[in-house]
Amino acid sequence: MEECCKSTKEILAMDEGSNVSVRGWVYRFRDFRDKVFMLVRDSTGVIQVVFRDDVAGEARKADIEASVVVSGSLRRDPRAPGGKELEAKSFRLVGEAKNFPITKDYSREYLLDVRHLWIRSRRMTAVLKIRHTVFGALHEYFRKHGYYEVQCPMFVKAAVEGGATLFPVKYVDESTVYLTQSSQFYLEALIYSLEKVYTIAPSFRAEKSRTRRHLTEFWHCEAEVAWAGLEEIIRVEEELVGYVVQKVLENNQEELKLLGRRIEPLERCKPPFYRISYDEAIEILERKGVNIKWGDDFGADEESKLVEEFDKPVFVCRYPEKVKAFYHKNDPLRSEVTLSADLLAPEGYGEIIGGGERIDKLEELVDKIKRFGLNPEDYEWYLDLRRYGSVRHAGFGLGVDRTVMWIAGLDHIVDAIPFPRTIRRAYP
Ligand code: NSS
Repeated sequence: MEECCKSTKEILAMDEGSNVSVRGWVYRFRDFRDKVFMLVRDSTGVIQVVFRDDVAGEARKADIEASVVVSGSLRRDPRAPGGKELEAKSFRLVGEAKNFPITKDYSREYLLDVRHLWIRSRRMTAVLKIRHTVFGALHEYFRKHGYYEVQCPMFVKAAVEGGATLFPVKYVDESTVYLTQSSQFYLEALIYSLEKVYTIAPSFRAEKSRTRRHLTEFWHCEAEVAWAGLEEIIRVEEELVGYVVQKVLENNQEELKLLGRRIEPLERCKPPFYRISYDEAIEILERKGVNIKWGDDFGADEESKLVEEFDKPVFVCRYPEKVKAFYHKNDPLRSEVTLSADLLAPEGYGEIIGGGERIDKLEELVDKIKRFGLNPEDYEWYLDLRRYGSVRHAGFGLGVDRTVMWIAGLDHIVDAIPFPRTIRRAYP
């Protein structure tokens, strides 16, 4: 029977009177004395089914989230979702679902405990469809623009983004390795053969603080480009983000609506985005009464305040040396700042990309590693890249989960990924 099943979406597009079968899961159930109403959901949507007489007796055996197959004829019903309902002629219970543990509104923590079941919700389904579009669009953009996709190791020997968030792992030979914080250094090595490279992979950070925007395992979309500087890489970033937003607008109107996401702010996200300097950002924050001084890094609160001023994403450029990792090239015209830029998303979301130009001279890099209190020996192979045919280059890392959080209009990053890993959670 399943073989001839149509999806709920296909069925709703069919003519009245059609005889069809649908398979899916019981989403809602209402029992009247003479009939039963059921909403059956599948990956494409929901359809209302009405059961009368004997077949109603059968349907009464199905609980919420049971898997079912129903055959019947389609008829018009303006009150039903999609304007049509299926009048059931036969019913089969495929897999029962006694006492599905999510029946009413629960706390975020409880829904995370039963995440393996909560991902069935229409809300999570909508987010996952948007996420699917975002990943697809990232790949499309890079492949259309001549980038090679590469894969980098997850076990690494040294920190990219500072030691504080490293995850140690005991390796096979008992030595300590770490889970990667960023594929950047490997991408830098790969530009010497492929020039323009990207990867989409997990990055790991032992984030100690609980925030709405930090995962311990997040999806990182990183690119690196030979012969490019800060200005060129900023242009790539804004085109990429503009492309991704556009694709979601093209493909996910239904999901955005279900999530109650306002569309207008997304429609405005066309390049060029705004660009301000770190200095200007400090001035804006001071003007807004934020207690901050030149040289401080921005946290989520400062970024939210800052983006209030902008109706589309904004690049903050040239951060002070001290707040950016050692590999950032210092501005030759002003050595206390770096050729770096973060992209902040509007509507309070804040940083979704970090990137900039890299140090390409050996002595400069060795000096800076030492100045940062690090040991050049830990970065031996990375230094080699400056010994053999070094070129100017730049790159960036986009947090995919944060991007999904912003585009879908979510208030917490855990809802942007199916199985979130946070400071307190690695289950289910
Ligand atoms: O630390 S970053 O700002 N930059 C890098 O890791 C560079 N090595 C990337 C590069 O140039 N190739 O992280 C980049 C982005 C950041 O803007 C966030 O959007 C995201 O990665 N990110 C995170 N997302 C979720 N959870 C956590 N903990 C997290 N950390 C960074």
